Amino acid sequence: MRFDVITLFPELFGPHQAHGVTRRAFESGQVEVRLWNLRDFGDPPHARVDDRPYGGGPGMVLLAEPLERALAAVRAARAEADPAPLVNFSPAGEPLRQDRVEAFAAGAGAILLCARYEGVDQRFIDARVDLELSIGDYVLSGGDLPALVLLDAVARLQPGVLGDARSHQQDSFSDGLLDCPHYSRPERLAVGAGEVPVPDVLLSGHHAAIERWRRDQALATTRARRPDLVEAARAAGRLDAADEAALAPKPRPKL
Ligand code: 4FV
Repeated sequence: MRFDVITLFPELFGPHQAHGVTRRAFESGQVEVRLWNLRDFGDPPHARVDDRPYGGGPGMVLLAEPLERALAAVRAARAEADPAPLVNFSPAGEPLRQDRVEAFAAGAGAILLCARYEGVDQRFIDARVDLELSIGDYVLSGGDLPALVLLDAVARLQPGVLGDARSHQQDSFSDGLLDCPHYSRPERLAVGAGEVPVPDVLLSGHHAAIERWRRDQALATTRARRPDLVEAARAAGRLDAADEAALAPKPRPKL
């Protein structure tokens, strides 16, 4: 798959592709990232890409015409029969979720627009942008970090990138639930004056019991922190009788 990134800071993307477990996805070409500097399409004579907002007010707005030129160059380079979607990152976008990441991970890629300043001339968005995504209800200085977030989430799902494919099958949100807790050495951890052991079941070698415990923990954590996800999993039929038993409020012990 191929992602073309339209950005004013292409230098932000190199380090991400050279480090961490996702490096394999980029080095192997499974995820190809082409960087386009919007400045190269700026209005002459000073390669201007932004200007003051009509109607006054603070900040600057990314101009539509340089973006049109950049997009035309990207589309010409991709030369696709089935044009890839143009994605803009904005707080007004659809919240990015794992199901959307999995859809991108199974697709041909996209064109990622990394806005800066107050944002993009709305006429360009209305005419050209196929999808707006948000990575959270806060304001960033640009769309570059959201683009990196998407590239990272997609790259780690590529075959062979995570040592063990089960890793992402047992991920948070893999089943719409939050993840279970994880433990590793030492078996008994010194904490303050005491010691905290690893839960016995994890040392039992009893795989079915371990799997059930992890599922119950994921359900309990999700119910406590994201009850909306439990409702969504229930509505999608992803909870079975054992799950519902684990979610059922425990009868209070008679005093
Ligand atoms: C953002 C977000 C975000 C807004 C104006 C870029 C900035 C600036 N994008 N999720 N939250 N974008 O804050 O996706 O141009």
